[in-house]
Amino acid sequence: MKKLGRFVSTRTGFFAMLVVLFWAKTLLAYTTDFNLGDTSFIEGAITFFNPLATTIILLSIGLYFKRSRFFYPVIMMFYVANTVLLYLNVIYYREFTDFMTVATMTGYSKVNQGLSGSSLALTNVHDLFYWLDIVVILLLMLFKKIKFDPRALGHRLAFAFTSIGILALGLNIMVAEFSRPQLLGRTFDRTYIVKYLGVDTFTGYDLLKSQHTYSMRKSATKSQLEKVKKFTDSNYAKPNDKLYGIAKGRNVIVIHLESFQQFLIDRKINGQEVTPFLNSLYHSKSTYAFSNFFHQVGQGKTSDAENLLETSTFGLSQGSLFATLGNDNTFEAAPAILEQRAGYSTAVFHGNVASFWNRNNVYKNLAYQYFFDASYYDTSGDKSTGYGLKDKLLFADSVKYLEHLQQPFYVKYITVTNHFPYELDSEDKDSSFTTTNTGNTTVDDYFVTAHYLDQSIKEFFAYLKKSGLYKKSIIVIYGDHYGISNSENKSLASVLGKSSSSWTDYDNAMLQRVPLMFIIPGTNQGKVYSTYGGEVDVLPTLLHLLGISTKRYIMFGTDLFSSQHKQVVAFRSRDWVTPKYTSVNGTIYSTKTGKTVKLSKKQKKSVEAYQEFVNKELNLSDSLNEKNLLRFYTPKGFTKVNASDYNYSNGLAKEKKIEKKKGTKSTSLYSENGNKSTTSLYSTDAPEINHSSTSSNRIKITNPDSNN
Ligand code: GP9
Ligand code: MN
Repeated sequence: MKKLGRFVSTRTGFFAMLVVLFWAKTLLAYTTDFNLGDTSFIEGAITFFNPLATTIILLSIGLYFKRSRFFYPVIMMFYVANTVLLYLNVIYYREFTDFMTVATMTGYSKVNQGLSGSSLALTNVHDLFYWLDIVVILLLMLFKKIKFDPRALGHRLAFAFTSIGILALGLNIMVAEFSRPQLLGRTFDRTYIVKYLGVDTFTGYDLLKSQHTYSMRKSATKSQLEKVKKFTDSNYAKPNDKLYGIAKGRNVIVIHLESFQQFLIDRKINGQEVTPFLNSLYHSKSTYAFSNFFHQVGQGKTSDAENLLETSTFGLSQGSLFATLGNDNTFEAAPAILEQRAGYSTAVFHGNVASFWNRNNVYKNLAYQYFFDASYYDTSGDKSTGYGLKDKLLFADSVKYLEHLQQPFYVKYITVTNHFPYELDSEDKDSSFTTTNTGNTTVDDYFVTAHYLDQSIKEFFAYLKKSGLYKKSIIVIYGDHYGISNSENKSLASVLGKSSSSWTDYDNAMLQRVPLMFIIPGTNQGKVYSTYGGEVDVLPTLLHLLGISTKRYIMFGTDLFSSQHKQVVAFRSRDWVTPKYTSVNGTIYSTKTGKTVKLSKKQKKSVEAYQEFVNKELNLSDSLNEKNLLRFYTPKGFTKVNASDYNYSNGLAKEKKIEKKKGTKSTSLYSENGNKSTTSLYSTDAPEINHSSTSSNRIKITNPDSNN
């Protein structure tokens, strides 16, 4: 004890003590207050050590001060400031299940106004431990149990400590990036950044990013907006008279098929269809399907797809728009338009944690009224895989929320089971389906989870029919992006009846096709359209089917059914596809044959014009989003979305309250059904449904490695 007392009475000892104490406090927060998800051994080790680096760096600044009347106050100031940051995050996390961004702290964020008066109610008994050490240290200093050490360390030694900290930070980032590629580049979830790099590094990184965003936005002007508007106006495609309004007033049910590519449609393996139900939909007379529809996502993958579909603008060239700009951007998105123009209620059903892709914040700016995330479902034990609740359970367990929504509604189901690494418990596997034997487990397993997804859609459709929702709805089904990455396409070649030896970039580009189907029960003009289009085109197409004009909005896509639709599909990489030519990395292929083409002078001109169009489209979309230009534009009749109007807790209670208030005027399925639930109409063969949950009802995030 004495020895220890003597040690902490030296400057190095005092410094070491503070480092260890702060480390312990951070671990306290990690284990009791934050939910960083399940961890593998490696992840656990990274999390355990990650508070050290930044703590050493910060506190070592004190070591540069020679006089003890500066050394002690400075080092304590950093210590207290870091504790404040940690503690604010603890409190904030209790309220929002998220970490504080710089924008939130400075009050710049529109989504979360930061901590409110009620935050005090969020304190806990064990919070004492975040502060107790400071009081004890000060007292020990006061009573000379810790003595001031007059001997300064010397700049060399101080610098050595700082260097150790910086080295440790570098190592931390390296190991983190290795275990979680593109952790910082994609920033898909703040929780992951804290889990791997700690609160300080997260805050520092966020500060850099917000500075960048801030400077981009500051210089923005209205005339830049006008430039964008001029471009989108000049591309506007007028609706197709035959189809305009054919789904007017109907519920809209959007089903996001995770990682689902077009080649799965009508695909047979060992004589068996992989997705028999989706195939039957694809060929149905009430389905308006597309065979040359491409995804257009970048690094933001699912979130980019969501943005493309619901705002008709592109994601960013780097990172995810949802994650980087979603907290503050002005959106004029599908939920807001439908609510304001046609009185729709709006909801998302998704079995992953709300913070993933920053959805908990972005959805408020999109004007989603309800977000039923993992916390609304029992995701325990075998009920979920890497990215959350299994699809069959998502559809089944959402009925209790869906039936209380006022109609018409616009709802989105984001599935997850068909996600890399395509894992499925054996009890969920259909024993009568045998998959490929390519030797590439990703490819082989992909067909198994796609088959499972097909079955879950089939069960959901059976419920829609039984409950009567089917006839009153338009169902939009789309694949968000590739599931098999380019590096694995060669293993896929034989399954597609091609040879891996002659595989080209063109083949990779063609595989970026994903399904798009509009199912409008009761109509019979449906067919498979061969029009070329991309995800950015969905919103104007859908709005026109609902009889809602789009001319007033800034949208980069155009109605796929319109005769004026330009069939130029821009990829985020600036490659592109038209019915005639495909451009990949500057090489031009014939879209029909896949052969490279020698261009005549005239052809060269038209190819250059396509490239110019694609560049312009992407540049203007980026400028719109990066500079937040929509804040300068309010379309006719549009009320700006106020994120603080939205809150996603107690969703069901809110639905019921509205039902009660509307009384006999309530249009929810539940009310229409004589105030009886329709959950009993749902039948699923999901084996998990009868298991009682044993472990805690927390989402199991088991190292869901990204596959790009
Ligand atoms: C996570 C899910 C997957 O919630 O949407 O996102 P992805 O990895 O496909 O972008
Ligand atoms: Mn996805």
